Amino acid sequence: MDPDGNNQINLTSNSADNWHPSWSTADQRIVFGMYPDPSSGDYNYEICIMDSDGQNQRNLTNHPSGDLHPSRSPDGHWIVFDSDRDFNQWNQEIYVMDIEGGNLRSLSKNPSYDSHPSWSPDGQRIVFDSERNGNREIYVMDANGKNQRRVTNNPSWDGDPEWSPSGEKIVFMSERDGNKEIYVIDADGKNPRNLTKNSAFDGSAYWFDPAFAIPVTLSGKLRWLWRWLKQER
Ligand SMILES: [Ca+2]
Ligand SMILES: [Ca+2]
Ligand SMILES: [Ca+2]
Ligand SMILES: [Ca+2]
Repeated sequence: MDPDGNNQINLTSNSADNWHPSWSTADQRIVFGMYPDPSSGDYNYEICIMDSDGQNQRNLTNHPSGDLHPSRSPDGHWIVFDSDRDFNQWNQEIYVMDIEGGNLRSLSKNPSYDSHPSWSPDGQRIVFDSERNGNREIYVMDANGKNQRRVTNNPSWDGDPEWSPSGEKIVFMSERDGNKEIYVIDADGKNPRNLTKNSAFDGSAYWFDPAFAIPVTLSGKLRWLWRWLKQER
């Protein structure tokens, strides 16, 4: 859709759920997740690519495990995602592959749950969440998987991170105040702040515009349309 919300077009007319699109100005193609209806009992999620008009849809992972949460590198050449390639849903791992689905390699290499990767705007780092220290926390690693370090340190659930456009801050979801809230924290772990502060579910935030720096909390279809806007910037 246009930034004002007009001209919305459905690009994926199929029976599966299609989530987490990631757009790059490098080639105008859109990477997205193809998730079967959970009630079907089919957990073979796949990561696909299509032209920005919805044409030429292609399955990039084509693997019987669950492949989720794609995020493109800023240069458009790489896709980071998570997968349970060993078919253990509690040992999700962060993987990177090239834009044609080749050169797959594991980045996280940790026996715990590692998920929700997002490539930093400068291409140098990847933020993700992990349960390697007993509860869900936010972590950052170099884009080659080295220097994995913890950003949050709180006994509650902290997950679903995304970068600010400057790469200086991370927006994430936390239950540390008793229910899901949207937090912002400096990339070095300083200054966590609760932005939402209400008793409802607040989550899945994406940074929209550096001039406003306002995370938005939308669900379903609108959520990923905002992500398009973020990636198109
Ligand atoms: Ca799969
Ligand atoms: Ca893991
Ligand atoms: Ca935590
Ligand atoms: Ca809340």
